[in-house]
Amino acid sequence: MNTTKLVVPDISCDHCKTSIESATQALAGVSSSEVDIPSKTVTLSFQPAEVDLETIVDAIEEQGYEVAE
Ligand SMILES: [Cu+2]
Repeated sequence: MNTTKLVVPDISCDHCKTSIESATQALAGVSSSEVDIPSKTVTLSFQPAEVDLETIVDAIEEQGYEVAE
């Protein structure tokens, strides 16, 4: 299991939180995803054998958010 934290500067409200959490949790291999609005971060746990970080980043970007790093 890998755990990583992504910075998404455009996170501003509960709507952002819901869209990003739903889009990432819908991916096979992602076991948890939590957005923290004040720090504009997404903390993810995933199985690297099932999903890679690039796929996760793409899912966030498809929701209209840019991932900073
Ligand atoms: Cu928002």
